[in-house]
Amino acid sequence: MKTIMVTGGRGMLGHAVEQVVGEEPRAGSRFEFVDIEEGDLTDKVATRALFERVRPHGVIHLAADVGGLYKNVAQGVEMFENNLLMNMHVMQCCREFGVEKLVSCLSTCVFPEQTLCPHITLPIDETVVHMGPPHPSNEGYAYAKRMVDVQSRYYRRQYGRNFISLAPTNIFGPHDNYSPEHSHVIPALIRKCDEAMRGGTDFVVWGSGKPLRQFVYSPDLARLFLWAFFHYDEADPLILAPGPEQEVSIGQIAQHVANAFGYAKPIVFDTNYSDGQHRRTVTNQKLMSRYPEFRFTPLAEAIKASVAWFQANRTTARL
Ligand code: GFB
Repeated sequence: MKTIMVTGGRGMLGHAVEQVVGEEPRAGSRFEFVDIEEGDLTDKVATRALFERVRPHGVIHLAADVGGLYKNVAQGVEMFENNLLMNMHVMQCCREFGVEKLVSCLSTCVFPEQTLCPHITLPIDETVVHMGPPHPSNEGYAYAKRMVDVQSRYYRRQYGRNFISLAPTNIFGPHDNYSPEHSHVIPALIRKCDEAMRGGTDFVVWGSGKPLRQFVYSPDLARLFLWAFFHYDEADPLILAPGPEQEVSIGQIAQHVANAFGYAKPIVFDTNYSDGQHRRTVTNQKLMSRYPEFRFTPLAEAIKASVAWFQANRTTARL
């Protein structure tokens, strides 16, 4: 029986992996979901103690200090340092404890910002990770996450470890973080539209609503992570996102959320707030060439399910 440890086990993606693992039990593998209570990965001693206890054969490393645009702007130091520390400690312990496979995360926000890098054309693919500076709004997080690619490749080359890195686009789904200052856009809009419906107030979207994003529903991403754990063994990162044709504006996302709640008043856009990165269109050609049969949940359906989860779990959701 092989133990696969999932860090960040009580986060949004951790919950989604647990849900998906339950869908199709895998003979010979048992999953152990751990979170900060079992060991603070920014602390090397605590990280070693966790590996000592669990003795994993595989690790799916989801734990990270994450947040939306406004948290990244406010806490660049912590986003840089906490993620560097967690990723370094996990990789060091994976080598020390002989872990056979490690899956770590980048993000599509790590790629070069096209307006600063005229040589970069959209849609972006996995080959350009280090070919220019990321968008200033999340530079700290982006550089920390870029080191996941560097460190994974070094461990492969120098120690022969099967470490891989995956680059999800913006994630949303049940068990998200809904805090006003720190959350990503979709959970923020879900919380705000819920408050507007219950308080009879306006549904206010920050910024112009014009920026464009590709979004991935957390259960879909969990299936992709599990597929990659068992079937993707290449050195280079793999983008996990719906295709460029699925790119939507923040305004369109807000309308999906409003439709899911039945909010019928006008949506208000508060342009006193910054828009952040305008677009970061990525291609999923490499993923589709490796896993052509995979299908993403339609966005409107995924948002409706995420809204329904929040309405049913409002009192216990991470606010
Ligand atoms: O998910 P988000 O916060 O971050 O989305 P990024 C920011 C976009 O949504 C901006 C608009 O255009 C905001 O103006 N927006 C509208 C809102 N209303 C709100 C709101 O109430 N809250 C928030 N947060 N946004 C993230 C990175 O960038 O991308 C992360 O910061 C991560 O590190 C993620 O990499 C994938 O999409 O701009």
